[in-house]
Amino acid sequence: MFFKILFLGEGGVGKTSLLKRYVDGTFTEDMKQTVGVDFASCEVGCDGWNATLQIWDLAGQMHFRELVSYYFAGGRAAIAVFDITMLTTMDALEDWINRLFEAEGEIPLVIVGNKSDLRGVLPSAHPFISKAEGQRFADKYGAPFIETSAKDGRGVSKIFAEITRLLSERYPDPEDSPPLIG
Ligand code: G3D
Ligand code: MG
Repeated sequence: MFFKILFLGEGGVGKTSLLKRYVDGTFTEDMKQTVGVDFASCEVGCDGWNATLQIWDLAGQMHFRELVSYYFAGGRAAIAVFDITMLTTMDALEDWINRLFEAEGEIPLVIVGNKSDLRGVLPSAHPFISKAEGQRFADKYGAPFIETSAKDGRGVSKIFAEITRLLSERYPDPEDSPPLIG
């Protein structure tokens, strides 16, 4: 089975870094903002259920409606990322999710609070989105919440384990393989 998976979230939250960390296990400090759309494919499995994920990684800023619907089209699950050090990225994620659900229906979702390594590094006066707040946000969508750091790798494999689990629940039978688009 083959599934298109979408990264969602504001520019700078760490989408490209999470994908890079998962796919080749590295982290690059001076990441150029992604231009256009990048893809990565990987094989996943759980309990004898196997699939290929084609993971789509969105450019930094994608404002044009037509492009967003092209990006969303045929997406079977989404990884919705905010930055735990920037409250505005959580508010913006709500818009992203609403637009996705309007376009594709309520596809399985994993909510990710990235940059957890910055807890304890940034000054204590700096506002952070707590785990409880992240969990409350995810609960609105009945989605799992995972805190990650693309920098030290914490939680990253869990994102893809959860996506795999959600897809295997929704598409248990290989015969039910969804069409690529539509
Ligand atoms: P995006 O693809 O969502 O736009 P990027 O985000 O992956 O390009 O990351 C944006 C910036 O955040 C990058 O820094 C990157 O190094 C940093 N970053 C990503 N994930 C983490 C993380 O988990 N922890 C920390 N500390 N930083 C992270 P620059 O400086 O290149 O803008
Ligand atoms: Mg990027």
